[in-house]
Amino acid sequence: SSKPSHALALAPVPTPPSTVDGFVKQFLENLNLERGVTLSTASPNDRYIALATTVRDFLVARWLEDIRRQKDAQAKGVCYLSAEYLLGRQLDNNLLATRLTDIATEALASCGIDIDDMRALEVEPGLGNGGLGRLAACFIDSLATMSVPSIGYGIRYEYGIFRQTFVGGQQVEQPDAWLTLGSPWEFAHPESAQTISFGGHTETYDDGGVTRSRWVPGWNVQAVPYNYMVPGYHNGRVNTLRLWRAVATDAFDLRIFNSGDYEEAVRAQTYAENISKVLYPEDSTPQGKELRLQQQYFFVAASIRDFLDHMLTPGFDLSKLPDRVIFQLNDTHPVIAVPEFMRVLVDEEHMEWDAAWEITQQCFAYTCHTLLPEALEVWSVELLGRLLPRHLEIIYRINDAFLEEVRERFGDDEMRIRNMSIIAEFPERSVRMAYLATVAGAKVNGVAELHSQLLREKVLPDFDEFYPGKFTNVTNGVTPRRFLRLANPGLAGLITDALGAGWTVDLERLRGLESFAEDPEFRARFAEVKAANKRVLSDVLRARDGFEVSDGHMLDVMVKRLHEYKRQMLKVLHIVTSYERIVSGRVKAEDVQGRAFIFGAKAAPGYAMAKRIIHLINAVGEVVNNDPRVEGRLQVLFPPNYNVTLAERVIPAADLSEQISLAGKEASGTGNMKFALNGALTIGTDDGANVEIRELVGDDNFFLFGMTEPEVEELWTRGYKPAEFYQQDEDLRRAIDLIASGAFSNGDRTVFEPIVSNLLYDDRFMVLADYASYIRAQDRVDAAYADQDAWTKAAILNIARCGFFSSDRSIRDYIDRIWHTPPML
Ligand code: RUG
Repeated sequence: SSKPSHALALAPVPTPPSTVDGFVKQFLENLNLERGVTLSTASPNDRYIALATTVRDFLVARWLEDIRRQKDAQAKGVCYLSAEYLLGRQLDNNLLATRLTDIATEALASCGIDIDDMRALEVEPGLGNGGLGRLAACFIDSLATMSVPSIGYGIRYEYGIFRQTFVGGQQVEQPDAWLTLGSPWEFAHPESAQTISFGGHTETYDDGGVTRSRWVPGWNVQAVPYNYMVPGYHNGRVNTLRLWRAVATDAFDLRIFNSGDYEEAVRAQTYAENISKVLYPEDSTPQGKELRLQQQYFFVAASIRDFLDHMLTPGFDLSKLPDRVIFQLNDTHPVIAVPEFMRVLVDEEHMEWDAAWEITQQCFAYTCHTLLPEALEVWSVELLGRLLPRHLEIIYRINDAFLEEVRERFGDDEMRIRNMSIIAEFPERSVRMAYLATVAGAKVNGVAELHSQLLREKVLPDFDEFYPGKFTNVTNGVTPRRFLRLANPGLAGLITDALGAGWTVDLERLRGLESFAEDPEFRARFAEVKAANKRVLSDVLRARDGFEVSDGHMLDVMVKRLHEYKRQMLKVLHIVTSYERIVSGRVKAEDVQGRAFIFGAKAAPGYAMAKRIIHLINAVGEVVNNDPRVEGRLQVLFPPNYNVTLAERVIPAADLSEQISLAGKEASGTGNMKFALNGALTIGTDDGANVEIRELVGDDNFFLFGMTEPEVEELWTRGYKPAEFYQQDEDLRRAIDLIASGAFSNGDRTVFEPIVSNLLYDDRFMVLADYASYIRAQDRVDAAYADQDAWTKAAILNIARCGFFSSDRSIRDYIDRIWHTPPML
């Protein structure tokens, strides 16, 4: 029998006592037993790992209990499938969730350890590129906090998003070896590895009179699960994030090894393990890389198998799956899960095709995160057929049945059929993953009102017509735990003093701050918090990058991935204009509102124009910061390697939030929400979630500029000639001429020439068309900032009115509109 022989094995899992002594005891024990050191011989890393392990020890019992409860309840749950989770540091978040912050601080102090030193040692897991990955991290936090039965599935990349450095102002990428010093937050389970197959061919066979298809794969790898605990905030709940690592099936292929080809054997192993080696450093543009498709299939196949094998009771009736699970597809990256699910049901479970398809269509939902056509993933039929031959057959069959339905509805409208086919014929035969997800998904959602509207009207209009009610919106949100409570303790304290503590899990309560905006004493305290946050940021930037932020300057911040559609270039033109106005003598330096322009941005390594813009920002900074005529009124600061950890310092200190994408291009944005919730005022276009932010905070508390999406369309159709804007606007001409003259490149006119000619003769994202409006809005910003008390009031109103942007609200919307998974009480 498998019964444990010792009674202790049946006892509940112990949780150490939540006291300073209890914590110290556990911490010292972990130093001894986990690290094999004593307090006096421990290295800083030993201490950090023992601390993390101790915090973990406080979570494990609840976690195991929740796993059991979720399984026992057999309630419907969410499997969130995401190729990215941009988690940020774990220590503080887990201390906060478990109410251990004060206890741990005191306990460590009694051991002679400053907890801040421990915080600084943690290397953040950067397993995502930007907004999409950070959204997934916010969502799993909210799912746990709201007690929704759920699990997050993804990939445990050995190297996360690259570490960015600047050499001569240009981006240089370094590998992010985040695992080198150990990874105390995870539990590895190599014994539970699954085999994931690739390649080979398909065949049919006779199964007692029934002809069936099967896949005869050519090679395979092992998927090893690594479990992370995801604690809810103060609710005792702990969910799971399961990330898969690829390991070669046989460390050595004995056949090859025995033949003496040692190198070939090792090469085969390396090939398999490459699958989870590195996160693709792109955001918003797909790269048609074979390895990327391998990654996608690898993690969804392992996740589906994991769900079916471990979350269901034995003998579960698979026709009831829609009552048990919804797989949420975070963008197109996990969409290969659809044919995989069909393959499992039909080929392995021997279900009828139609029954399997009906189940599949209820078990998946798809979130689209973009409007850029080039960002909708497609896979060539050649590649898909080579890597996943059975899946390609399944996709063809899904498409045939789908197009048959389209024909029944609309007749032989060949144009429409070609437009709606999951298989594209040009420029090469390929599978449109967004279409596959739309056909398979019970629901398809965009990530902000405007985005969802444009998705329906512009990107997938035929599908919207064909599937009435399938399209919906869920506006993104951010977790108030990390981005307010943890990142901005001063403001969090102020809010709690004013409103009580409940706002952390009910962010609409921030509305209560409206009346405090009228209170001069509250405003003074708010201004004090903002000033303190600026000092903290200033210290961080000094220590990290040797920057000196000038006192009293407005902090004007643009942090996000570097992409032409986001228009960092427009920000550069504003800076160059402000500078040129001073050096040309048209404006006196002393009359200029002091501003520190802070950038944070990584460019995809293969995106040449984005990298040139980074170079230009640094070059402009070099000149502006060192020109005595500026008298220090303008400062350009570009700390390299912007990540979640830096975001947590920059956002609470910001005065002005730059959200200046061309209308109709940014699906939502989430940085915009974080800034507004921390009391920065937004200068922005009517794009993405900016629209909703402005509606909520009101026009008086938002600096709107630029064309609307219909105006963009109109100008585009009329024929956009950027050079005409250059000709007609003196400020613009002077700014561009200054860049072209080599003023920021030691007289070398060639360095930034590609940027200049792109702006003048192409300018796909209409920087020049929005320039004048942007400069006028910036002049309004300066005027508004001159009245500090009025600015502070507007900042408080921004916070009061942005409670809507909690990711808890997003999750509630997903539950109501898509998942129908009640919280587990
Ligand atoms: O660019 C979008 C952001 O607008 C959005 O806020 C974020 C989360 O929904 O996702 C970003 N995104 C889109 N990242 N990758 C893609 C590729 O489609």
